[in-house]
Amino acid sequence: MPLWTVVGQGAIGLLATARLHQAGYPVQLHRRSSAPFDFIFQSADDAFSLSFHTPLTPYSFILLPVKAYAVVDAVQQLLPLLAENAQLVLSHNGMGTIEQVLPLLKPKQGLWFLSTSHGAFKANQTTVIHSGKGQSVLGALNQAAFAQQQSVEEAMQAALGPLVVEGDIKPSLWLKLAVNAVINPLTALHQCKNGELSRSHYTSAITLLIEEFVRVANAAGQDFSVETIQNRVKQVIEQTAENYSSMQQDFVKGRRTELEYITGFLLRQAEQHQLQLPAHQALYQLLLQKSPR
Ligand code: KPL
Repeated sequence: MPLWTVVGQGAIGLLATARLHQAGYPVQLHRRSSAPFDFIFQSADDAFSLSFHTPLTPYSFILLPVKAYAVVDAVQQLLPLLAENAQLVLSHNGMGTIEQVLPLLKPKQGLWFLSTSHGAFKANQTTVIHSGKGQSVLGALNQAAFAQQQSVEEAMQAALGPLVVEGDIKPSLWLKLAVNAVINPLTALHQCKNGELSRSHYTSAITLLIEEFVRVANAAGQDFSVETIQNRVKQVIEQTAENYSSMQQDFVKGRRTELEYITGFLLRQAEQHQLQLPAHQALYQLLLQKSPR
């Protein structure tokens, strides 16, 4: 089994690391600090601890589950450490990084995107809890990815499966974008759990956001109906009713949010297609004004 390198120490990255280890993969962590790092993994049916030291280079198989705004910097730092035919898997909320990363890679370096609904959180700096079993969608983004297709798919199945492999991952990314562009900014602004959004008080705001989303998605070549998006948003609100969205949590803790890669991405797409999105624009402005940065 090939050696995988997971970048960062976020909850999803540590979840994937623990599950790769459980499946028998050699796995190491790339962190900013070179100090040894131990963490404890807990799930409904398992608990164990793992220790990490200085990672071995060059890296051939890399999972990069870092926030959208940190992706390009992280890739730039990794470039000198990557094997000539390295395979890099991005995983985050929002859109807009793929176009930034593709031109940075060498011809034989493969790029992938994995979108996951697994839930994990860090109870403290060194304990990660697998809080909700989800699933993932994986897609290759360039020709070089196909050279190592089987290895990447098998490992991602172990790390964050059950896995669906899509020939074109863009529709899945747009669908996830719809969910994030409605739930995340509203819950951040109103400081509420996802489930609060099912109250009738939010119905007209959500409908407007969805109608605007569908207009821009259609203009960008994504064939969604208002009904499809409405059903999906409703389903996620119900399934994650007790959760605070990632943007709500970032916002309340004064951390940078993924707004620029969720609502910001949508607004930039709208501009390209000469569309106005007043409801998204208003949410964006309100959150920018209230954001720490
Ligand atoms: O992806 C999410 C997030 O919080 O970022 C959702 C699906 C909204 C779940 O909370």
